Amino acid sequence: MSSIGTLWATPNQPKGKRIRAVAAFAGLTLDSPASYEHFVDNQKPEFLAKFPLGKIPAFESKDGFKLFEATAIAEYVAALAPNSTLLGANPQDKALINQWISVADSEILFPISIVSRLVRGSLVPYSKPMHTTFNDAAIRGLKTVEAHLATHTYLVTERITLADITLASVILQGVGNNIDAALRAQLPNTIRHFETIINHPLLKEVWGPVDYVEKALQYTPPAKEKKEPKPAPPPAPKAEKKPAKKDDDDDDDDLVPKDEPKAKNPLDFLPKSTFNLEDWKRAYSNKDTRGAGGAIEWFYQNFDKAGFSAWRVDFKYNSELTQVFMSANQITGFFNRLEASRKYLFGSMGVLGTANNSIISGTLILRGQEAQPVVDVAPDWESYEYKKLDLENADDKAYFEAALAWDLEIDGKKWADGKNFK
Ligand SMILES: N[C@@H](CCC(=O)N[C@@H](CS)C(=O)NCC(=O)O)C(=O)O
Repeated sequence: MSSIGTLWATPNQPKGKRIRAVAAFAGLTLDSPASYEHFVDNQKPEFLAKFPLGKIPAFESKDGFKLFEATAIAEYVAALAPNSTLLGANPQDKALINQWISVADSEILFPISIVSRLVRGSLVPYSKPMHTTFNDAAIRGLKTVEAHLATHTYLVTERITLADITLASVILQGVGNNIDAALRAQLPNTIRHFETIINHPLLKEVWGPVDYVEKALQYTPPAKEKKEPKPAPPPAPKAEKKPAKKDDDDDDDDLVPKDEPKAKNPLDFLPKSTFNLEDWKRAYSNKDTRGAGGAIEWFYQNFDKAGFSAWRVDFKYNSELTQVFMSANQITGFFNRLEASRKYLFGSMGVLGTANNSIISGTLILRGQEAQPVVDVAPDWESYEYKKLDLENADDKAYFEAALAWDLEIDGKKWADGKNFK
């Protein structure tokens, strides 16, 4: 089958996947541009001349017909399908398909995108009322779909339509972000529908592997935003009623140290170590990393592998990363959330690659032989994979040193930006 035209979209963009799924279902072929660098090529005059919004997905047919906006492109591709059932056979079905597409895009995708940007810190300032409002809006949209799918196999008609593919592309984005296990349990029909569409033999390859988050990420303010610890007031008798509070005060309470003396961290009960993490942090800051007399040499001379361990850390959702500076901010956020473990942890992590083709990887040196007790102070610790490094193994050693020296390269992706936790 010859191609119907070119689709500009990044490989992991859910809206791009939506259009590719429609084409695959309809038996149509789409080309990709010879090269496309997001946030670079879409800002070039030649791209803007064709697609003035400057966004992807964007489409150009073989004979020069140009189109942008995912919904319009998906509908156009569906309409080109010979004998397609994707768009409905009568005015009512066509309208219902549009209704559910609109629910998926405006009532689910839009609010979940806002929530996920708020909690990730890319939509600032964070606002709890906004978080709640948009979360509730998404749940309202999801529950509407859920109720409908309780009595329908597909959204409209007895066949897969564009509405089903659109909804699946939206749920795909949701289950990787904030449609977490608890919410999924309330949406059995939506998830059943999603899995039917995702696993359809014509579509499976287009979607790729699905990430299901266990727990929706919650916003954690960076350490510097937190309030200065107040001197502990004399403990008030429990029965004494606190003055009435504004609703959102509840959140602030979590940030203020509690009156009772802090329980000692179990890491403090580990056998004493000869490796002084503070000295290492100083050596790393003050010396060249590599070479004679450098920080790495200092490390090997002083490291105590019984008391500390070195780890490789990899972000699990690299396909979601876009611009390098945003990924670097994400590392900063993760490090801020690790604040409570500063005594037990050193980190050197970076963004490797280029915009829309990057990964986050790096190394941690931490107290003890398990990573979890040190990193689980960060609510998003499970967004990363931890593998203990054997510093006697040549590959692990090379990885470790390169992550410290910020010259790590993985699968041709070069170190672009780095952050340290010291
Ligand atoms: N309304 C557009 C939104 C597409 C969109 O937001 N695309 C993003 C990538 S996911 C983009 O191209 N952003 C480039 C920019 O903002 O400069 C659609 O539905 O197609």
